[in-house]
Amino acid sequence: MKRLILFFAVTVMIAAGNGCGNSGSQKKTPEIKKEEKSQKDEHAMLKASGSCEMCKTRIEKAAKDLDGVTVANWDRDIQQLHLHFDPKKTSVDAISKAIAKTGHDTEKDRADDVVYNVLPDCCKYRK
Ligand SMILES: [Cu+2]
Repeated sequence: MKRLILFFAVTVMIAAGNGCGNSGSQKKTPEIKKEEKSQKDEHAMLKASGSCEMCKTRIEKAAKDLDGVTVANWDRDIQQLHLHFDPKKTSVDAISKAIAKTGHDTEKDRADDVVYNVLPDCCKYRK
């Protein structure tokens, strides 16, 4: 009986060891790929004005519609858009202009009054 338990314990240890080794090497590959991808991407914060969830969707969509933008996440509390983008394909200036065109002021561009005025009431952020 003791031998059986010992045999079982050794088998479990070997199996666990192999399992860790395999999952470890499997995990490493995608992590390295992610690092390579994020190294090409530039990170930036862009101040963009808005007031509600609709604004968040509109601002993020305007940025993501541009080729080269991989992450666009607008935080209403701090009025900042967190961006990841490929600097070969686009720039903060281009993203800022695209957002201003949808009616949202940024730190670089002011939205046209005509565009701003047709935003839904909940989106009016200018006081
Ligand atoms: Cu809104």
